[in-house]
Amino acid sequence: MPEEPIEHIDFNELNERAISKPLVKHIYTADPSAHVFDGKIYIYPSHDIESGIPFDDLGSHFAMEDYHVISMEDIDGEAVDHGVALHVNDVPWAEKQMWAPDAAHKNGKYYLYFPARDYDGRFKIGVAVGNAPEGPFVPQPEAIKGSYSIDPAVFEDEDGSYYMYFGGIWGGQLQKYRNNTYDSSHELPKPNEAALLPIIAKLGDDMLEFAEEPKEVRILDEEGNLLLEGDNERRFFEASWVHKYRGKYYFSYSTGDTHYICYAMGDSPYGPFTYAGRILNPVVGWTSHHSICEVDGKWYLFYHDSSLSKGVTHLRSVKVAEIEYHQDGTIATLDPYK
Ligand code: FUB
Repeated sequence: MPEEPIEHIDFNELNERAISKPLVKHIYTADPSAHVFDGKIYIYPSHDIESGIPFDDLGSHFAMEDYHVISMEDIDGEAVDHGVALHVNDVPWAEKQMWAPDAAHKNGKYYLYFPARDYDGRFKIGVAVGNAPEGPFVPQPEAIKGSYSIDPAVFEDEDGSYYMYFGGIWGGQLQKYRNNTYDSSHELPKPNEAALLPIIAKLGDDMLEFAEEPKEVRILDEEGNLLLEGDNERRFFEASWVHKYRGKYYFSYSTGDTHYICYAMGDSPYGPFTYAGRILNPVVGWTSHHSICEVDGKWYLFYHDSSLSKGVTHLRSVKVAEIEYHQDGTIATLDPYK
């Protein structure tokens, strides 16, 4: 992910216009996955650090090493940092780059899902288990069998099934896979070909493994055709998230190089999903990554930007803003700066 030049941005003025403020300022946080567990809001973000690693299109400068869990009693409450919940040094299979995580709760246990690069340089997805939502979490010795790429997001359906969505292109390595198999010669499709798709797998009862072969999640245009690779204002790049509202499944994601958070709607956790619009316009900083969570009957977008670091792409801060649904179930687009 390249660094974009910050041209003459007046950050004081920008922060005046921002629709929300960083939830915490003592550390940099990003990629927030928010859940209500036991009546309290828990946010599972990436913990951004300055590593001194030069910028490149593979995101090597995103060299995160650990996770902190943030909690809030209510949406306007103080955001409390519970400290280190998991460190890369404690994960036997992982070498570096602890990217966007998510968490799930089942039968009194809490599961932290996280991507990291293994010692062969390949992203895989791991799981660590805790007895409390804030951790600490004890990692499984191996990554989840059959997992690859980045940005796990776990959705709990109303019937008690859990599904993991994952995948991200460029630094996230999804373009190196076809039919769940890695081949270093694979590249992105051509602009007039169907775009690469995010991946779904149902989780097993123990929450530690996939219960099935991962499958593609189809994202269609209004005519029922797969979005094309060249349609980079709408096609999937990274940052999957799924939520359910009034019986419909909403698959939301980042378009990466065009910096939108978009969404598509469907009738099954497996899709297909039909493109429905933008949830968030571009933020300051290259990446955009979010989650959507219902708190006390209102719906919120947790997202990040780089305004606190004055535009440093890999030093981001988590924020939250309320979202609104229209009568037909579509979501009003948020502008992060008024
Ligand atoms: O935080 C590292 C990576 O940047 C995430 O995995 C992507 O979604 C992007 O936000």
